[in-house]
Amino acid sequence: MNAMQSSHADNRLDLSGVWELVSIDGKHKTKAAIPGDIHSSLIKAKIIVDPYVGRNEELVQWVANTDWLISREFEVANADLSGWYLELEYLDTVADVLVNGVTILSAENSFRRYRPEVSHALRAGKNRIEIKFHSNAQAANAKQAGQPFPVPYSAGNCPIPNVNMLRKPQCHFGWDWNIAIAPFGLYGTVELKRRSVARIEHVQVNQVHGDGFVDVVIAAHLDCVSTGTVSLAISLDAEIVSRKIDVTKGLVQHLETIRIQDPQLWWPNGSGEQPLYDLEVAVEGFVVKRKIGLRTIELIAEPDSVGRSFSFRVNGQDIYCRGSNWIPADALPSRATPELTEKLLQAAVDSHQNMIRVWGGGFYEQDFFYEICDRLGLMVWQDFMYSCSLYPSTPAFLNEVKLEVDYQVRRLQHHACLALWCGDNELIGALTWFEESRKDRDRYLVSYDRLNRTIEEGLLAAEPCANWWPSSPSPGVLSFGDAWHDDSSGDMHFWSVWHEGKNFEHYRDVKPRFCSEFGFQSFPSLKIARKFGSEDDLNISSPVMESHQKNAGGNARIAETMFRYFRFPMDFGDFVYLSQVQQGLAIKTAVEFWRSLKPHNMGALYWQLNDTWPVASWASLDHGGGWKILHHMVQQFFQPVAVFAVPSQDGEAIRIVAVNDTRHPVSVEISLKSVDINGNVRELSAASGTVPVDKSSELAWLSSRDIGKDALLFFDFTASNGMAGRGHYTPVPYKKLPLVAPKISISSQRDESRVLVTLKTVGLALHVSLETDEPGRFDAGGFDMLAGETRVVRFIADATANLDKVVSSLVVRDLHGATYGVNLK
Ligand code: BMA
Repeated sequence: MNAMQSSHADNRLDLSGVWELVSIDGKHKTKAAIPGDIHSSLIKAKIIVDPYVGRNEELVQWVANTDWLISREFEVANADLSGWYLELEYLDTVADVLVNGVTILSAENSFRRYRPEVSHALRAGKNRIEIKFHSNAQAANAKQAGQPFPVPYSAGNCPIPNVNMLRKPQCHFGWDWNIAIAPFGLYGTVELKRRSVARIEHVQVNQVHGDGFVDVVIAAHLDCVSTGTVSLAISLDAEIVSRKIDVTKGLVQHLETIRIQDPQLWWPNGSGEQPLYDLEVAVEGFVVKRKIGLRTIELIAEPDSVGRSFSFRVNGQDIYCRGSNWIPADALPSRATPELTEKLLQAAVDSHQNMIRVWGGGFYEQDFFYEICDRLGLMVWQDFMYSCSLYPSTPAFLNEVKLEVDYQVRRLQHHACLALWCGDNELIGALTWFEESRKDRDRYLVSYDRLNRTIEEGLLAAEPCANWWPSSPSPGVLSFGDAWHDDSSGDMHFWSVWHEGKNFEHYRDVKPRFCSEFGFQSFPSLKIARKFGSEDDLNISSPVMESHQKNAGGNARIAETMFRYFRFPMDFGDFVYLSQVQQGLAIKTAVEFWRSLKPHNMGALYWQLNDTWPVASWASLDHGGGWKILHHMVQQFFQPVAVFAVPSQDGEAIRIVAVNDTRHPVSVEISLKSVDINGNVRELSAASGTVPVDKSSELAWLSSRDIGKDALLFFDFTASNGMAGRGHYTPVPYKKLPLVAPKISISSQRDESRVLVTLKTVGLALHVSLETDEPGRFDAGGFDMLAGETRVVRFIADATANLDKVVSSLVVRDLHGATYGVNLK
């Protein structure tokens, strides 16, 4: 669309498209694609280099310290210019909006929707709109200087200071996995709209579940400029209701209840289907469309003999939450498309997840995110966007908080996926991280409570029956204890293995009620590293690789952990592979133990699902959505029916535990064998049993001595609902096993649309993984093959993949190959 064109109905004018972009100092002039971020437009115009490549991050810092202006022209044909307002969403962040030189808005909260009146500034014919973006980095510094007392931010995460002063994604100024370039721009709607009497502010939906029916209570919130009568039409499923309603100036709420008989209930992924009912509300030419899933979701956080439970009950059934933490889909908002978002969320579903935590340092995501979650059955734990810092509690700041909370809650509350609203990420812990708050905890705790209470009151005013949790982690309401180490109550963030360098076995020393964060880092896959580094950069301590690691000491932690469990890998490709195996084993250790504690533990959300750019991190998906080895392992250990080998603390005994998160009991059959390094198999025993839905079942027990010397315990299981799997347990670290080369042979077949790779192994092959330079993923990774086995693995190609190159660039790795010097031979 060029600057003069825009879609134009009588009462709306879409202003998205190509805008002019200039730096206020006059040095740069180009075009901007709106909605979008300014960095992306500057990259396209070759004014800056792609910050994700090499160490380019350093070269683009000036962009965030410069003021910028975007503008465009548009035509308004109407002679009658009354009733127009501008609608803006995701305006990031400190910005003035002018129409024909008249300031119609000064904004400073990217999490609000703005609807300033513009009629007074409009002319019939040609008009010009300008948005002046003030440097957010500089605005943040000025705001900090204006605080009544210092309000520290998380300097370890954010190289650009004072992001806590701004209502914008906190990870934009850098994070321990994010590039620090402070993107800005306008990422949502930019549209002129016109009303005569009323417009729709919000459509809220509540559900009353009865015996054989659900009453859907629809609240249409109208904003009216005058007294009058408006026609309103609501349709839900097959039901249509039309009304004439009298309104007065100001906010008017109209309630309508529509009963659905024999409701088809919405269930989380793995527990049932996700039927959605179409709802449409139309008022005076404005139409709001929603898809409604019928369900109840309760947060159960009750005192018990241990402390306080933490779990979710959906449609009356307790649901174990298998999931991960979500960060923005890309560091540059223009690249965080609906397609990418769907790909990442689909990967969560494909690995049997049923909950996503939208972490408090990013965005309240766009509508399409929650629509996808509704469709896919991913429950959403929604943080309010406050993370890892202290925050102001001045009246001006709290007023922004209030407006933001009210808008976001009313925008999102109707989604079936929305399970929980949580006050913030790690703000209680942050009270102990700064000298200022350690010296004067009273001041900063009270200040925190003012913020937290504003959020809670705002939430409950907008959605009285919301599930509210004050902070993550938190032992419970008005508890300010250490939920990083106390596992008795509420939700826990368990970071002792990564951040404190404890062994993986330490995951079995805690019994969280619900673990909402725990993670272990790995390197991005080789094909991703090759995109941002030259062959010379592919070394873990090269400056480029170090600049793509944002957690101080992260690479050293990865390498040092390898010394504990493995023989050291031989080259960079093997190092990347082993870092991913190691990451998978860490998270698997935690999840298997915690799931085995069901119902004491009712959830495990690992940190983190995705990456915002190519970087060494805790993500199970590579930047762009490829699967790391951890993600393949997630697909195994998050199966709704799964079997785990759980060793006792002294390692002497091994319990074989089955869990069942479906809604029906299943019977499970397990065969246990000892497999030695030469591939010899010795059958140990078989076990079977019925696994109920409400608690884990111990189906067998054995002594670690039964496994034998230089051997591993292997088990295969099948369940009556068709689920099946294999696992192994090694009583000694892998480095102590004198592994033997498995001699894997590979052949591949391809046709028009797919590549099948057949692997045959002579000996025992552990953690087998396939790699290719082409975009896409294999349908299995990190799996084991017993001596003599054959396995066919399929490549699931992205649209841009060249299938010939999938075959020519194919590499197969396994634990022996990566750690026994085959590359030196
Ligand atoms: C957590 C998160 C993030 C962080 C991660 C890894 O506690 O809340 O702040 O990125 O740890 O350090």
